[in-house]
Amino acid sequence: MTFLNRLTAVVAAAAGFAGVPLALAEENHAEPWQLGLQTAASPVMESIHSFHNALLMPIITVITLFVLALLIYVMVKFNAKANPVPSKTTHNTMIEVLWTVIPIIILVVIAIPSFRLLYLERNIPVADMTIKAIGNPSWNWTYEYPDLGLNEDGSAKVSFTSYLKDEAKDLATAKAANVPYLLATDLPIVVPVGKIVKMIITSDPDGIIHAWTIPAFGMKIDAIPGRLNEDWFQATREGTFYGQCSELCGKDHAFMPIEVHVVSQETYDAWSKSLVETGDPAAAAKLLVSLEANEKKLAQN
Ligand SMILES: [Cu+2]
Repeated sequence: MTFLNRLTAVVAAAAGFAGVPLALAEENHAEPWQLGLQTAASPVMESIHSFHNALLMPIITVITLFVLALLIYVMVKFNAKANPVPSKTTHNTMIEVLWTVIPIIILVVIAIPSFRLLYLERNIPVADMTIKAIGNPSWNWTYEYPDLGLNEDGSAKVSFTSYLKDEAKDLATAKAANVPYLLATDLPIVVPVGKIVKMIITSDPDGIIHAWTIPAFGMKIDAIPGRLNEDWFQATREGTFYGQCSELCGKDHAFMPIEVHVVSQETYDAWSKSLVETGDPAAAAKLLVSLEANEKKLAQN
């Protein structure tokens, strides 16, 4: 992260204090020294941003300043020098009612939009496509695309396991390869932009609990053996989005990244067609790299 980006992040966080929406750099992963949330790329994350920036931050700021003012007032007015004979008052009914009722009102004001947001997150709309993510005990993720065809036994034809990208294992080589440290994978999952994607998240039946997350989509959900958890996202812009296992699961917890490529419908169609026809996820991933490079060139011209 350059100094300028860092400065932008600090200014954006300060703006967040003032209740102004954050405008961080368009990098879809956490940055060293980052303050504030990642830039939103889904309707749910946009709602989380406005809940955090427009409601929670102003309330927290006012409460913090109010408590600070009370502390300073007490320290100045009632220290031993200024007030040698202390008051022996133990009760004040009015104050006790106020400091009970006012916090309740504040919590209700927070709870109503909070439940609305929770409903938006948990109420999965009719999905355009489904992806199943399975957390493996060997610290990686297997993905299935059931919409791309099923075998006779009902299992998905298209399925691949996504590992930490080799060169990302070391900070220096990750920098050289221009991939974010410990976030890049060898086989990313691919989705079309603007489509509602239902994620079915689970863990290997003999495995351990992991959690699948993409912060820019406002998604974080546990992968539990023997249970199917559901969540959804609708990516609002193209790009590469990163997340990490978010449930402490064992020695390689920090080495099971999640990478999602949001691409145009045409690129998705070409990628999925290659995957179905060749059955080779590595070849499809290579094709994806060239398709994305072409799209970038077209966008620049
Ligand atoms: Cu983990």
